[in-house]
Amino acid sequence: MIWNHNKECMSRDQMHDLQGKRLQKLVKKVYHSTPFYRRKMQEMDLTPGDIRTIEDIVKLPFTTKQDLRDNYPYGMFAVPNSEIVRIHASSGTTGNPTIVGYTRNDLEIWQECMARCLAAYGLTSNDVFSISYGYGLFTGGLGAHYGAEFLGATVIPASTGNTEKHVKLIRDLGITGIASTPSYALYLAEVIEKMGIDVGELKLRTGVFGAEPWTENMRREIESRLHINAYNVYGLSEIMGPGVAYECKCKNGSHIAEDHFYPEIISPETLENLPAGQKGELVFTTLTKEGMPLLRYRTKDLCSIMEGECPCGRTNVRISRIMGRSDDMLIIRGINVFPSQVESVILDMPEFEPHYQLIVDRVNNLDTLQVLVEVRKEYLSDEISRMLALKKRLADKLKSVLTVGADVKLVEPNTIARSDGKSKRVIDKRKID
Ligand code: DLL
Repeated sequence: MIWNHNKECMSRDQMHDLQGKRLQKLVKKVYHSTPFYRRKMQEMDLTPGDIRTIEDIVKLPFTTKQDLRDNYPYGMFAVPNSEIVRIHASSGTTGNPTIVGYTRNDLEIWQECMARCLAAYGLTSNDVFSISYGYGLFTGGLGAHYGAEFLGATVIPASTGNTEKHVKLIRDLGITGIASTPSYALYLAEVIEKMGIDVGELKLRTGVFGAEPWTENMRREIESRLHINAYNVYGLSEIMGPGVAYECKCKNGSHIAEDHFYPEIISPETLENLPAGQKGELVFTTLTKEGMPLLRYRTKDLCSIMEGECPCGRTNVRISRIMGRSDDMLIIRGINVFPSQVESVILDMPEFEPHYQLIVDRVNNLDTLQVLVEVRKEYLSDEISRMLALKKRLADKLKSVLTVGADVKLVEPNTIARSDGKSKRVIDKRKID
């Protein structure tokens, strides 16, 4: 079903027109209410009057995660805090998280975009829908939750953890749809099998999966093990959260909610715009956001804009699957982790050498993170209890900074292999390419 025919199936000319008008208004707004953008535009000798059509967007400055960090916490907000009704956050590269503020209107647009997405998968008010994204500062839980309520489905805020209890709910409540990371879906299939439950007897039929990269192979495996249709949903906190782009029944690329988020693909090296079909970095401008509008935000996600019309009838452009990142961000169990966050924790503790390694793997369909770190000679001890206490202290600090648990392994100085004097920081053994 198409939730908002008017906005999802507009002619391309009408869409460009709408985007142009919204961009003009947005640029005026940020120029007058966000000192960061006024300064940037002044440096480029730009005034809001220079932006007349959507094609003029290329004149505007880019925004990066670093800019958000530099303006932490509220510097990018374009409205007074009295108009902000919700805050979410995602991991920063080091230290400060990225803070995102939403006005009431922003939240309404978000739930509408999520409802568009769920409707595109065939979900309706007759569905019993469980949300197994984390609830909290992460946008997955609440984002999917309000979208599903707006659609009218019966929503089960299952969140993550306690999978056996979740399986019982799936069976007893006749849950028909589920939103989670794709790796959690595979783990769920495993728990269902272990519990001796026949998946054929469950009513599950639709899965809404995102927050981490996945492949067509994973789709096939999830679909055959859970007996469902598995669809991709894409999004990021800085822009909104889940629902920025979503697949339709064709399962061939994700349609962007283009009336709200204007996409560009740039070369991460030259920063020039690339034509449809070419892989590059995805950039978004939030055309309607009030709380924290962003101009040309560099997502660092690599993908391409797909050409041609989609048989589903939607005219909004599609992006391919995310094919990687142009930075070193890892996504572990749906949580964004930067190696530099681990580094800053380690450098803060005098017991450690600045040599560490992150080993990421996928065991029984769940991501694992091991952190190897060299202990300075003077802190090495034969007393096991001392070493265990040090290991626990590091593990606790990592958990509080990363929010994802890490298995810490303390090693002696000079044991982590170096090349050119540097240790290889990340070994990712997962096969998701
Ligand atoms: O992951 C929002 C979200 C929640 C999307 C639930 C979908 C479902 P962040 O924590 O800010 O927000 O992480 C955003 O996750 O830049 C991508 O690198 C990655 N990502 C999100 N969805 C997908 C997807 C949420 N479908 C970052 N495929 C993004 C591949 C994805 N990568």
